[in-house]
Amino acid sequence: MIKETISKLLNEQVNAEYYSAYLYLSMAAYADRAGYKGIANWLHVQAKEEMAHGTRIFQYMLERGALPSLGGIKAPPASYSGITEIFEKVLAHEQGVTESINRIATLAEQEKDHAAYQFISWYVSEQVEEEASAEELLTRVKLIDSHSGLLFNLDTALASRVFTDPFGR
Ligand code: OFO
Repeated sequence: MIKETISKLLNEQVNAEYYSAYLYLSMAAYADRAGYKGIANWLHVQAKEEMAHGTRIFQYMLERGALPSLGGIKAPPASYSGITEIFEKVLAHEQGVTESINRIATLAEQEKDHAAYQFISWYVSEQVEEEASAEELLTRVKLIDSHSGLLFNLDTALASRVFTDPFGR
């Protein structure tokens, strides 16, 4: 049985991961309507990954005898000022997620819950990748800002991203 304190943070993280999916879907809608189908595709894949992240934590809670409770998911922004703002927000969001994952890792360590610590370690590494790819895309988008031809090239490149379940299910 997992401690209540850890279970509470895991539960909040399920909500945060599903919110991430909502956020990326709202961004995908914006990118799609703005004509950037490739960027929309990248964001759709990102949203699917977030659902997988949330669901894995949900399952883990059940495996450890905790009862996940699903609260409301807040609405993401409905519109954006452009592609640059989208990737700025992706990066800022992922930095916030890293903080919440780190809080869980710290607590699991303090509580000497080795299993929870090992479980959340996957997410700690995942956040390094999440921040790195958001940072890279933001840098590229800023570099090519206003050169719509180059943005089109990036859009084409991001169209090829496909979803693969990070947990191999
Ligand atoms: Fe779940 O990694 Fe992004 O938020």
